[in-house]
Amino acid sequence: MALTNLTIDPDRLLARLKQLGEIGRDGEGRLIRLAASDADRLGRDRFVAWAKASGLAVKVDRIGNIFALWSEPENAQEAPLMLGSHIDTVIDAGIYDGCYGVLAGLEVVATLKEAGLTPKRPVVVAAFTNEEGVRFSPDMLGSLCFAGGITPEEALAARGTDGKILGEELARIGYAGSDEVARPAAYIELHIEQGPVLEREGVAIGAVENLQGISWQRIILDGVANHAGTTPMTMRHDAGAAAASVITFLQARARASKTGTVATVGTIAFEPNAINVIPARAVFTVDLRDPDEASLKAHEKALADHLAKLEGITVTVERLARFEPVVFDQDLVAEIEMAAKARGHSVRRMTSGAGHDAQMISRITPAAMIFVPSIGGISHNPKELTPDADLVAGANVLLDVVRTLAFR
Ligand code: HGY
Ligand code: MN
Ligand code: MN
Ligand code: MN
Repeated sequence: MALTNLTIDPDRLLARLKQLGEIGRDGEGRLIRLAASDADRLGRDRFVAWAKASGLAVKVDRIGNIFALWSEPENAQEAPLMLGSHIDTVIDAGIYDGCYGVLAGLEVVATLKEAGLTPKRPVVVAAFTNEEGVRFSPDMLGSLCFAGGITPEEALAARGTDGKILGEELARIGYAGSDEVARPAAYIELHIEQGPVLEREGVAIGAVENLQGISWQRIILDGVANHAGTTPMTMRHDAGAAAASVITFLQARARASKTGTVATVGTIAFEPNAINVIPARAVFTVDLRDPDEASLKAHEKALADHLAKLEGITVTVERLARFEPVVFDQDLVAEIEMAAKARGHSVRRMTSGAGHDAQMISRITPAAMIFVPSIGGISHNPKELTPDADLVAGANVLLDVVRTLAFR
């Protein structure tokens, strides 16, 4: 086989994406594979089966991170090249977020093995635990732990939104491992953009050079329940109205931002949650992101100041996650650009709005990401979609970058 025009097997990759995308659907057909859930176990088992079918050694570490390893006697002592992403999902998810990077990584390794090539270093495909952070905080927990940003003990003690403990859940689903995987020589993550830029500009490949900072907080506002009909407006301690003022405040600040700040209150609950009772309590989460660390800090301080001014309301703030902006390895970004151009694809450098495992792994080794377009910029939504041709193009660019980094 002429190795210059080696390409992945598009049918196998696309079929696997669809197959994995059917694992974990609830009674309403929504895709939900929250970290360490039964659905997650089924997805993990499927990934492990495909990895083993390609003759890869499968390792699981203490946090349930799965590593599908291609290692040969002549290269085993070298630091591996790591590909990967995650296969846990949000609630009512699309089928590409995370899964595309993991399955394309597996596809690249299978293609290279089937071509009879032997890399100068091991190649490992990772599926990190709890990237989405919907059930357990912080998000990117598995890759954060692998990168040494949190101890295994702290990570395993994480309590889910359902009160369950991550360590116990991983043991329950059979993914509480003990394997260790060497620090990679480099990390490349292929991912859908989950935003509108590539599609809007008609560009096929994104060479991601940086990733914005993320601040997650849970805020609990305590007021006083009272009668909705008899309590004068001047005598209320309305936790619901206070929460609404926070949401409006954050929206105004983010919309006025010069650095591209985004602010989201994605979850909110009132207690006692009755139509004619002034809310005694409001519990909600704040997701603040900004490519500029000083700006992100300023927004966090402004939020704290706003909370401090809420009269007659008791404020409790829980820190759920805090990650600084990350700049990826410029040499790897250049490799991605060259590989895209060599295949005749349009390519542009860009920032990632979403958090990714690469943000964590870049703490311990040079890392970079490859994006492909998301139709309508939609993600974290069952309408998430990327044209098959773009999915295949991204996987072939990943194949070429792997050949450059891991082969003579
Ligand atoms: O929220 C994020 O950006 C990531 O998908 N957990
Ligand atoms: Mn993702
Ligand atoms: Mn996601
Ligand atoms: Mn993500």
